[in-house]
Amino acid sequence: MRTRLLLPALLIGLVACSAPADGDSQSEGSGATTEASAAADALTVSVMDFMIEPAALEATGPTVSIEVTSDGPTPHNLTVRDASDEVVMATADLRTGDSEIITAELEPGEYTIFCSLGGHESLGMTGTLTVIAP
Ligand SMILES: [Cu+2]
Repeated sequence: MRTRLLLPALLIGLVACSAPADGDSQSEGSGATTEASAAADALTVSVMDFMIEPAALEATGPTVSIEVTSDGPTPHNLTVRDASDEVVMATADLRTGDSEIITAELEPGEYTIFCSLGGHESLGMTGTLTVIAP
């Protein structure tokens, strides 16, 4: 009679003990594939009297980011126009030491980068941006 009572008690004890030990070690799963989007990297450009450095940029589209820093004694901007002379992005006029990041969605192709302040493009503030397909 006593053993019949003991057996269920033992079983309950075993289950209670083993449950925490088993743990849920498989619940971690594999959903940790956080791949940073390719848009993260900005091109870095300096504008100065009177040039853009580097003058030839290349980026993988469609999202193009350019971090522009003004290193000249006078203000400059960086403006980007497409093959049909339409401005697709531009910074403000940046004073010495100022910087701005501009971002746009661009089709693959050739773009012109320049400073839109009077005469600066013809003084040498011009270059190219090539956007390649992802
Ligand atoms: Cu300029």
